[in-house]
Amino acid sequence: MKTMPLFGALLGSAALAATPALAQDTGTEPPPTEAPETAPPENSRPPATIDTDGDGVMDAWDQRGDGRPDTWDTDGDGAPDAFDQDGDGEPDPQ
Ligand SMILES: [Ca+2]
Ligand SMILES: [Ca+2]
Ligand SMILES: [Ca+2]
Repeated sequence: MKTMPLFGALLGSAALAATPALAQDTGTEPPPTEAPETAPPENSRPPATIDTDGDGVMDAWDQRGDGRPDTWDTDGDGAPDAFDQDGDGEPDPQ
């Protein structure tokens, strides 16, 4: 139920965005108001699955599948930036 209104809103905004572009076919093209989704799926990591600091935000991955986190997002941007490559369960010093 919740996805349908959102989908409709997306379609509506897309139509609104497309209309001025068609009308100003010969004029100056307005800059896009919304950045498209630029992250290619093959380069994006799945969302973190482990909350290591208990703040309710997932911030680590268990890539080895041993039940312990081995990859961390320490700055909260969603991209991994710390790794445990020596297997001691702690992020390795850079
Ligand atoms: Ca957390
Ligand atoms: Ca990060
Ligand atoms: Ca380590």
